[in-house]
Amino acid sequence: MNSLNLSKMSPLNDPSFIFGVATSSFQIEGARESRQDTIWDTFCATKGNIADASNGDVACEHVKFWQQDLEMIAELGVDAYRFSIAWARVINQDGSKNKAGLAFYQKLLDKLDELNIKAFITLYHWDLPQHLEDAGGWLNRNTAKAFADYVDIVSKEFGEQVFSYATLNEPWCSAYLGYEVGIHAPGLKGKQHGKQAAHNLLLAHGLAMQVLRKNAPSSKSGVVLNFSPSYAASAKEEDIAAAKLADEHFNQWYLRPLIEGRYPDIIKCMPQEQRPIIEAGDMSIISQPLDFLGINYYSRAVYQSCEQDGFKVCPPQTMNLTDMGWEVYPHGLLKLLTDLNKRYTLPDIYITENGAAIDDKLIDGQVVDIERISYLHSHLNAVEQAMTSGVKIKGYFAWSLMDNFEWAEGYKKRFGIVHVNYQTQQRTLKQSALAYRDMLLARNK
Ligand code: IFM
Repeated sequence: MNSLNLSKMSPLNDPSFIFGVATSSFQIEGARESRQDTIWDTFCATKGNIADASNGDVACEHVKFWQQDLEMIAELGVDAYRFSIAWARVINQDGSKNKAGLAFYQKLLDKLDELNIKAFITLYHWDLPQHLEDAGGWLNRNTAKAFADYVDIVSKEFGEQVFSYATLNEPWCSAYLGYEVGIHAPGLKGKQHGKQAAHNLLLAHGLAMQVLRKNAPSSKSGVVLNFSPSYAASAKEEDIAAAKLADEHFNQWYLRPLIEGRYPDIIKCMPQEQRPIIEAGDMSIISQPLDFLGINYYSRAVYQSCEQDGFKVCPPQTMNLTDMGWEVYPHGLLKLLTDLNKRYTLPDIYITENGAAIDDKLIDGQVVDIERISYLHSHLNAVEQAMTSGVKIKGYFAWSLMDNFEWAEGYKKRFGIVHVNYQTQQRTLKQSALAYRDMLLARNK
């Protein structure tokens, strides 16, 4: 497969449907010298944490090449660009504004306006300022308050020039990977941490929503969650129960409090030390009405029963894997969307991330990434089917605009539809970018 097509009748061809590309600050910006340290700088500095021993000091040098990057985005014909603001670039340690940092994002916003591209801003994509971590990070509820103060400054500064604000990106990753299993920054381990970090993140989201409503009432405000829909490894009752338990811990734990103001019932069976401390009023702060829910989807997870934790993840039983070792499973996206739509009263949905890491090769100026095109094609089909069955999906963002720092995997895993040569910073549109562009240019608009 080397092209992407939308049928004339497809709901994805509706002129109001938004297509975009996505990135995040730490993964692309570089220019470490002009911001404060973050937990990822510290994490990268410890040997063994990052597969290729790299860091985000230089990355894609987006702070230097932002203009050409935005022009490249415009060439793709997208409606929107999803990027994150680095908290550590816009706020100094004493809480005052970093004027140069704010000016950088202001230039981005102005250029996006000029190019007629909507700005989808993520306010927290994992790069917590290190000094806040030194005070306990997401295990300290004061971090939620500090986040709201930061959001107040940013949303007063940029206001409604921003089409959409997402408070958090993937709080499960911040809380579980960062504070419970320790494979992401800040690298803490312990079952007693994960749910507490998650609670403080959700609280930060709720407080920030209140600020956004005040400072940018007509921008769309919401949050982005990642989901790996849970499947049972067999039809055995215990495996079905294991998959359900994992789903409650990893998926519903984040969505239910946002929509219904309460955690899944499994909270009652958890050991006391693993439960979060919930203060009076927290759940109503967390469950502020959302304009949208961003959903990031890459793959499913298959579980079997296990004595120790009740569930354990099974390695994929297929050769159809991306370079991350993640199963290509588009049907999981359709099932996720239709299941969530049945279970909850959902706000508008954006697919805020979807894409594949492929072991791409740049040969004679070309990257022929047929597998990525096929991945995008099958997942766009799933989105289309979900819309046809009644899920209110308003947009889709390919992850990622360009190859970048893939966290604990460093620069070895390439998710971009644009290839980056990290020696020269040369960007090259892969076949997938050309296919995405051609699909977008052929729309009904
Ligand atoms: O690169 C990440 C991104 O930062 C968050 N969502 C998943 C992507 C791929 O792992």
